[in-house]
Amino acid sequence: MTITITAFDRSPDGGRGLARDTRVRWALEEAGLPYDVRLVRHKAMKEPPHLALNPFGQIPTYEEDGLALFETGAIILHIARHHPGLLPADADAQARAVTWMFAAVNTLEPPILDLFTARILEGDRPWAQARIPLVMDRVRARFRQFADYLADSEWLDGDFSAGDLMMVHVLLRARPSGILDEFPNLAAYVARGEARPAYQRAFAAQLAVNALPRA
Ligand code: GTB
Repeated sequence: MTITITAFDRSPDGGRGLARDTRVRWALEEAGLPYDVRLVRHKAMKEPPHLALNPFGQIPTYEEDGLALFETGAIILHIARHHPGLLPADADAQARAVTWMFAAVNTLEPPILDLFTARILEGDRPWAQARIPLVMDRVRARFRQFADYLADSEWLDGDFSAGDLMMVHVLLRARPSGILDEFPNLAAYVARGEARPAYQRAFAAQLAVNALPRA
């Protein structure tokens, strides 16, 4: 089985591991699967060969023999269903882990993305300074709820799972705003994720791409 994923030829985050290929790399490392990476320029993401893999013209994509997938949630669920290490054996515990994957991308990630848009993409608009505190408060509200739930648990539901992987990577995106550090148990949870050897390998691999000198 040959697995190929796509990633930015140069990530806008400069190699901080915030682009979404990092979460797929992490899942592959947790599962012990070798993979190739095809680097894609932004212009090429919008052209037919890449649009055939992802109609929205985004990375990462996932190819495995005849199968092509996009959406990190679907990719990581596919990896987790077919390889040990990312989902518990018990059916109910599996369903809970999948619930957390959805919560990460559907409930936590949207306000974090709004904040990125408000601070970075639209930070120079005249209304930005009025909007940013409102969006930050929406992120804080979700983080407060999640922090209360997580309390001092090591992981969400017993052993580390794909639910934790997705949640940790989604939370990481909020770190540059400073909000993550307002919630010490969430910051510690993210740090536990980052300390995993599989995450370290994934992070190093994406950093190696982004540290390459450019023409
Ligand atoms: N829902 C999809 C998924 O989960 O796979 C979202 C995929 C997505 O947003 N991909 C982004 C992309 O291809 C890259 S990760 N963007 C190019 C485009 O849409 O034209 C998003 C990302 C971008 C920048 C940073 N950063 O600078 O910190 C972090 C994450």
